[in-house]
Formats: sequence, structure tokens, C-alpha cells
Amino acid sequence: MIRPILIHPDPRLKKVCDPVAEITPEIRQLAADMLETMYDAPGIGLAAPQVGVTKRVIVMDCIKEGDPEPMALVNPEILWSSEDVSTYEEGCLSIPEQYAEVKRPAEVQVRWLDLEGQVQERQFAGLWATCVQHEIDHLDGKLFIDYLGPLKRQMITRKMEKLKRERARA
Ligand code: K2U
Ligand code: ZN
Repeated sequence: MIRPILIHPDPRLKKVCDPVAEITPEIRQLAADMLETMYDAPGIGLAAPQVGVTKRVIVMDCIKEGDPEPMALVNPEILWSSEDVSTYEEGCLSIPEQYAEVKRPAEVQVRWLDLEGQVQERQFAGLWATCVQHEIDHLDGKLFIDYLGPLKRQMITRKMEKLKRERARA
């Protein structure tokens, strides 16, 4: 089912999430709901804390040459990051309509547990490297605006507080 996406500022978006001890039917349902929620947004990535679940689960859709490839990564870890960095104008489903340039390593090697409980390892580059780092940051309570200067971050936070007030009145 589609779950509501938390909007910054929200304490649950700043928490360091707990590792998943075991791949249970609940974890599989969470990943399915996260993918449904991500496609509905629409987005290309989503982290569990964004739907209020402080567990180390992220989903991404690494669209390769057209056919979608939905991925669920449990307890993802970055094993290696390239020296080279790439800059991308990032957004976030928890910080709607706000975009800013963020520099991140251009390639990362990631290890995770898939929904069958198998250990997977893959090197990501391009937009997928940006996306997987953005999502893993969410699991550590880090948002892309934390890479910005204090003034720009404060301006965006004030806009989100205003948006939440308006949504509460609607
Ligand atoms: O985690 C999220 O909030 C979803 C993010 C993932 C993302 C952020 C920056 C760069 C890549 C991925 C996005 O809102 S998904 C929306 C989107 C779609 C296409 C390209 C970039 C961002
Ligand atoms: Zn985000």
C-alpha cells in the first residue's frame, strides 16, 4: 500500500536507523509498499525512514535501457568510494520542490542483503551512485541539505515548515 512520505523537518528523518536482524514477511511487505510509494511519488529511490520506519531498508529503480529493475537493499553498506566526485542537482521526496547541487563520489561499491536473504555486492556509477548514496544517507539521518551552507539549509527548512503549516490547515 502507498504510505505517506514524511516531510522535513521531522525527528524521524534525523534518526540513525536500526539494522534489520532477519528478512521477515513484514520486511518484504515494507519493501513492496516502499516501491509502490516511490513509483507513485514519482521517484527513483526511497528510504524506510521517509515512510516513518527507522529500519535500514532502501528501494531504488535502476532503470536500465528501459525495462525497470526495482531493487530492495537491506542493511546496505558502502565498501569503497571513488576519489572522483560528480555533482548532481539533487531533490528529495521529503523536501519537495527544493533542489541543490551536491558533490558525491562518482562510483561506490555497495554490499547489502536482498529480500531472499542473499548477500549482494555491486558497483554503482552515474545517477545510481548518487541515488544509492542519497538513500544510505537517509538511513543515517542525513539529508542532502546537510551538505549545503547554513543559510541555504535554513531557508529550505523555513519553506518546509510553512508548507507543513499550510497542509495542516488544508
Ligand atoms: O530519497 C528520495 O527522497 C528520493 C530521491 C532520490 C534521489 C535524489 C537525488 C538524486 C537521485 C535520486 C528523489 O526524489 S527521486 C526523484 C528523482 C527522479 C529522477 C532523478 C533525480 C531525482
Ligand atoms: Zn531523499
